[in-house]
Amino acid sequence: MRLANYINGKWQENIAANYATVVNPATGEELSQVPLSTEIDVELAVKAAKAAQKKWAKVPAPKRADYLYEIGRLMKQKKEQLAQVLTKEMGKVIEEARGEVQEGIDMAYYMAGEGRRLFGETTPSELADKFAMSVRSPIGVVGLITPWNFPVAIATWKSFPAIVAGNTFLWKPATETPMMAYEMAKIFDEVKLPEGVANIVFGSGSEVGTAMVEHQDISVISFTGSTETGRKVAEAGGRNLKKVSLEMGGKNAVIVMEDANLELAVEGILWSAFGTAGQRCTACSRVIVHKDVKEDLQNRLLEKMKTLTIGDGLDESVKVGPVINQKAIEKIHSYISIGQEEGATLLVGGEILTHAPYDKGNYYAPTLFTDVAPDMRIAQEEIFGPVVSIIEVASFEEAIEVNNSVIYGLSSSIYTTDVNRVFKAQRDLDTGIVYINAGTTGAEIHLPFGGTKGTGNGHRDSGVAALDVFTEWKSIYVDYSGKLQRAQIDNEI
Ligand code: UN1
Repeated sequence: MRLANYINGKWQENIAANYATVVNPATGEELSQVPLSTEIDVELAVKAAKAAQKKWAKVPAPKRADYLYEIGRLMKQKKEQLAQVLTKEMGKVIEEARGEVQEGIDMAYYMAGEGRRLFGETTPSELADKFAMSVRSPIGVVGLITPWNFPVAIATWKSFPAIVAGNTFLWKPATETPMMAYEMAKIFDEVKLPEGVANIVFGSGSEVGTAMVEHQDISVISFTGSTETGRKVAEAGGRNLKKVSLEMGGKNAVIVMEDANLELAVEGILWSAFGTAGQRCTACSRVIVHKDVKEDLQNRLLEKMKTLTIGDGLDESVKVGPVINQKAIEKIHSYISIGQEEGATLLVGGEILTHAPYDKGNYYAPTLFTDVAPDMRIAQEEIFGPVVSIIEVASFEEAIEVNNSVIYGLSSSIYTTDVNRVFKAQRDLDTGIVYINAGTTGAEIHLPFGGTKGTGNGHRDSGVAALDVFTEWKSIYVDYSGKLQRAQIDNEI
């Protein structure tokens, strides 16, 4: 199947007629051909988005929201089919794929609700007979750049608030996972979203992404991906005076204190570390454990890891699917020797699975390192695979310090039964998301999603906070005194 760009409500072949092959990471099977578009395709899409935007902004927000209700309804109707496509192109296990589609459905309904809120503020004026208010206004054409690990959910976190706020968008999905975007385009088409509101251009970051961040008619770039690329986006965005919202890496930890319920902690660690084969930016890749329970926790983890069945995510009994491609395999594997050279002990895993039935896909064995020091590279750098480092600490204070010692700040978690520690931890863990007695993954769509430090640049996806990215405040003063009133001058008491 050959995918086409979706521009101005029509399917359009990319001008250069250039394509790459999309492959199922579980089987190596060729799935589709993704367009490798160029600047010219971006130009066409931005033109369409710009032409549509003024009209779209005038559609009352509750009516814009009606399209989102319809989109949510269709996504729900097609949930199983979408989940199958998602597992095939991305590799995550089918149960998680269903969960991701559900995240998109939830976002549709949640943002549709915003159509009847989009709250502004009224404020007293300092002058008599004068009315002051501020309203959220649309920004214009927005650019969305999304990653392969959550090809549908993250796109909905960005596109749905953009739509309800009255913007039009150009979305560049990851070239590894274009089929979910194609499915979403079909849904946009089916609900008859007005032409030019939603535009999708497939292609590489260096071609399409660069053309987007450099384009003068795109006012906002919302990006999720690697820190390396995010930095480039921020630089170009800064030069072009765009609002740039970045959501990048993580090096998330689960802290396990000596008073924790260990059984619960083990379940939380397994789910957040090896779910999605560790390819979530929220994935747990460090376990910071109190020395009194280290042995016990380690043994329980090793025991439970034996139950992790690895394979094609379409098989309902599989718990860990493949990783996205060979490049990812190589990166993950390179950290094994890095860890060993630094003096960490490899407890289990550390191997690329090449024997049947794994020989056709990209499979990596769930891996556990112990005796890891907080400053080792395996404890500092994002590996983005099923690799966990166990770090021993002697106190609660040390655990917090180690958690905060990385450049990233997305998600953190602590298992403890001490209520004082719970409240101290939620205050002192320096990440954008904190879990108490739960793993590091599983953020819900109606709360802000994002991180501090090297994870982001102060913006948030999802939740009502997403509206801050896709709207601008407009302050409106209505003077009904019928005379000249001068602020700051005529307001003395
Ligand atoms: C991501 O990994 O980029 O909180 C997003 C979670 C999911 C989203 C992860 N709801 O794990």
